[in-house]
Amino acid sequence: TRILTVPTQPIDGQKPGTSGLRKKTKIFMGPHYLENFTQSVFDAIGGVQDKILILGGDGRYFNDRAVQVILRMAAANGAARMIVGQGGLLSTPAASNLIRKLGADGGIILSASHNPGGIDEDFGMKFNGANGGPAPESVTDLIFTRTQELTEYRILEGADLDLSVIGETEMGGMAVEIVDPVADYAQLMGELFDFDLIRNLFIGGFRMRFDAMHAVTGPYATAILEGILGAPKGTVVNGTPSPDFGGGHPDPNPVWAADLMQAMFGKDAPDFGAASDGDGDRNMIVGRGIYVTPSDSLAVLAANAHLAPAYKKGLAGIARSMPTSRAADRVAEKLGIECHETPTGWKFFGNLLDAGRVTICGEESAGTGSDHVREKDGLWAVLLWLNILARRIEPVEQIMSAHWAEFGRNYYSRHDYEAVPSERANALIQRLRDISADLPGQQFQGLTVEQADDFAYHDPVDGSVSANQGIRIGFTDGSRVVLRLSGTGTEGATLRVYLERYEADPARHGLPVEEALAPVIAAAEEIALIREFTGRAQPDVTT
Ligand code: VG1
Ligand code: CO
Repeated sequence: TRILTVPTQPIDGQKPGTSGLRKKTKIFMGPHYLENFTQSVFDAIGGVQDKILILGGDGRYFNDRAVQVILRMAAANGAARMIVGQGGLLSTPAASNLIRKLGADGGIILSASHNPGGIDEDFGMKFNGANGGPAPESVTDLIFTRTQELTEYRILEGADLDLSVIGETEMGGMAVEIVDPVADYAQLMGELFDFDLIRNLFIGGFRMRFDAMHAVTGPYATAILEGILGAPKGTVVNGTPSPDFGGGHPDPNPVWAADLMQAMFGKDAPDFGAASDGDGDRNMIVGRGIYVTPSDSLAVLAANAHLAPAYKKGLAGIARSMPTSRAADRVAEKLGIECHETPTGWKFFGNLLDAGRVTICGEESAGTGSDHVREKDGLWAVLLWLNILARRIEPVEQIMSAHWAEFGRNYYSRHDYEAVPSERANALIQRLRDISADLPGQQFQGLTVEQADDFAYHDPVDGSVSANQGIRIGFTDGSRVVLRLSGTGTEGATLRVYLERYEADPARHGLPVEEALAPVIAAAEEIALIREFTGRAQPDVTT
C-alpha cells in the first residue's frame, strides 16, 4: 500500500453550519469534495499523527463509501487508531460516549441528522473534539479557513476494509477497531437510570411505541427497550436503518412523525410514544392524547430528574438555546440553580457542561441531553421520561397539567419558511437588525415591546463572543418572538420564527396553541413583514 499525495484546489462553500457541513449527497460525492473537507479537518486540529479517532455515521446513502475514504486518509495521515462502529454505524450520542470513554482525540460523525437521505438528498460530516462534543466555533472557523487554502491531501491506496466483523484489524500501519455500536451506549444508560424499575413498568402492562424513523436509533432502541427492558416485541417501529430513511424525513416532530401522532391520539393508544431523528440525538415525546413540546419536555425533565439515580443529588444548572421557550428558566429559578441562554446548536453547551455549571441542556428542536455525553441524546431523554413515569405512575397528560399548574404554561410554536431565496431572507433579518433599537416601547397588536436585539452570546467560561445569533423581541407581558435563519439547510434559506406566550392562570392552560399564540403571531407579522419578504401566505412547516 502506497500513500498518495493528491493535488487539489480549494472548494467553495465548505463552511460548517449549526452542526457540521451539510450538502446535497451528490455534492459530497463530487471529485475531491469529501477528501478536501476531511484533510481540512485533520489539518485544522493540528494533524492526526499518532491520534485516536472515533468514526461512524447514521447509515444514510454514501455513509459506507465515506467511511472507507476517511479511514484511508486517516491512515495516510499517520493516525494511530480508528475506532469504527460495526457497519460504519454510530449514533451521534454513542460516538460522543465512545470518544470520552476510550479517551480518543476526537471523532468524525457522518450525518445530516434530520435532513432526508439518499442520492438526491443530503449528506453531512461533523467533527467532535476530545470532550466528545461538537467542535466549537473557534475550531470550525479554522476548518473553514483550511478548506480555502488546501493544495493537497493524503490518502492510502488500497482496497476497502470489511466493516461487518467486530474486532481488530489494520490498514497501512494504522489499527482499526470495529466495535458494537450499541454495547457501550447501552451500558452507560444502565448506569444512569433505574432499569429494574422501568422493567417492572413494562411487566405491569405499560405500553409504548418508539418510532426510529428508519434511522440509526433502530438498533439502539430495539436492544435497550425490547432487549434489556423487556418491552414487548413491536414496541420499536421502523427500526431497521435504511439509506434513504424509508423515503421520509427522519425529523421527529408532529409533521414528519405523523404516524406516531395518529397512533397516540387514536383509539387504544399506548401509554407513551417517542421518536428519534437520523443520527439519534433528537427526541419527540407524546403521551396518550397529548404532544409534549420539546421546550416543555426540557422543563419537565429538569424538574423531575432527581427521580433518576444519576441525577438524584440535583442539577448544577440548566442551559437552553435562545429560541427554546423559557419554561425551563422557571424550573431553574424554583430550584435556585444557574440558567443559561445560548445560541442555537449543541456546540455552545460544551463549555458549560465541561465546567460543571449545568447538568441538563435542551433545544426547542427536540434536542435534550445532560453531562453524561457532550451531545444531545434522543434515547437518553426517552429513558429519563420512562424512569420518571415509572416513579410517578401517572399518565403524561397529568404530569403536564401538574407541571403547568406549578410553573405556569409557556405556549410555544415554531413556524418555518423553507427554501426562501437567500437575499430575501437576509433582507428580512437585516431590516430587523436595523430597526431593533427603535422597537422598545412600540405597540403591535396590543403587545408592547420591552426589549429587542440581535442576540450575541458571551460564553461565561472562555469569554468568547458569538454575535448575530438571531433577533429576539420580548414583550412586556412575557411573550416573545425570535427570528433566525437555519444553519442546517442545503437549499436557499429557511426562516425560523419562534413564538412564545406565558400563561400563569391554570384556568387558561387548556387552550389550543394557535389560539393562545394568535396575538404573538400577529405581532410577529406586523413587525417582521414575513409575508412581504418571503412571498408566502403561511409557514411551510409548523411544529
Ligand atoms: C437545527 C436546530 C438546532 C439543532 C440543529 C442540529 O439547526 O434548530 O436546534 O441544534 O438543527 O440538530 P438550524 O440552524 O437549522 O435551526 V441535528 O439533530 O439536525 O444535528
Ligand atoms: Co440529529
